Amino acid sequence: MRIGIVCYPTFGGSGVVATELGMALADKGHEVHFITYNQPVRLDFFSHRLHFHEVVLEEYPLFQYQPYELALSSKMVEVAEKYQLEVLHVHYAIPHAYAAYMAKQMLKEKGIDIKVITTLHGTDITLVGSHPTYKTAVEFSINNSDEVTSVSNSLREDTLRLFNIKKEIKVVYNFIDGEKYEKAHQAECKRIGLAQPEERILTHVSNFRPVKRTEDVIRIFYKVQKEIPSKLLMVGDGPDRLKTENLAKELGIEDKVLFLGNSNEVAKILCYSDVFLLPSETESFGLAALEAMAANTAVISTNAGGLSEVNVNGKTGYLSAVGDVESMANNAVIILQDDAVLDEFKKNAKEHIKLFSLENILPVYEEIYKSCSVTV
Ligand code: GMT
Repeated sequence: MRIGIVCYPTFGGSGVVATELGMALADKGHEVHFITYNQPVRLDFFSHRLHFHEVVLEEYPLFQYQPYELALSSKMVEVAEKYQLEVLHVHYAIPHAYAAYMAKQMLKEKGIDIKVITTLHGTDITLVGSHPTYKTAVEFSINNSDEVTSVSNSLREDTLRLFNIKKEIKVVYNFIDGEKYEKAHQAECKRIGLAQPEERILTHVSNFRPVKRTEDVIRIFYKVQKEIPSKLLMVGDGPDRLKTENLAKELGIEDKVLFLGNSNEVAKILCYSDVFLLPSETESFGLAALEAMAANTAVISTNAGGLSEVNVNGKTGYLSAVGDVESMANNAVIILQDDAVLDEFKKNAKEHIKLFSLENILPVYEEIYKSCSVTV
């Protein structure tokens, strides 16, 4: 099939899922066209079946805000017409679903029928989308998509609670390419450069937004390192990074915490890890936790949103209430203090990700494309 994918090209989970999906679809023989304002960060190869079309914004002094949706929907029309796209799969409702609706209407005028699939990812519903500023347009564009998917049952329920939705929302879990993590594990896992042999390694990966509660990560680690010799790797960047670094200094543990910034080498970094910390306020799915599990890492998380659909309490890790630093630290210590226990959690985590394998999820999206496409 000929598929357009619209996403944020950044390190955020929705962009990562969209990019991995596009690359896997191209691998399977589909023609995939990414339409966004930058080359997606995880897009690491090009082929004759994989294309990137940049949405260029013209600066004009009259505009206080550049009208991105207009440029995006015009680009969607141009690409859909030129490459005879059958479906447009938009990731993250704002503003992609709205721009896709506009593109669909413009294409209709040209006698072209394209199907729009909207995948809801989380904050487009729970934090930003339901805000009165955007709610009307988000609700409209969900209801006017041809197909709507959400990345967890929890997000589906949140969407139905927060909006007046008339469309069926299909739950399609995020997926992982387990092989990639296996390769990183076998080939490049040299943890000696980061920690002493007797030290455990804890990791956190996020965009350091307030919703990730990165200061809780530091507080949890502060308690853990009192009991267990360990290091903490902080991967990513964002608005709360500075205050998180400051807290590590204040607590006198800055020599045990490494801030690594944004990285394209998450699989390699995760292969050093024993425990992944994700104390988020809200999390529709927790792709970062799934990636950690694929790299043989136990997960200490909150029980917010869809996290319990990914992390199984007492098996792949533990879940605690948001803000309960004490409980998360105790649980991390339980896992880390005994080699046999740690190995069991790691093994369970690796086993559990099979539920979210690329081989299982990719055909589900293909089926959705086929069932709504006019040409098949
Ligand atoms: O978590 C973020 O801030 C990034 C955000 C995004 O839209 O890229 O992630 C959301 O989508 C991911 C992929 O589906 C999910 O794994 C994350 O849980 C979700 N984030 C939140 O719900 C806060």
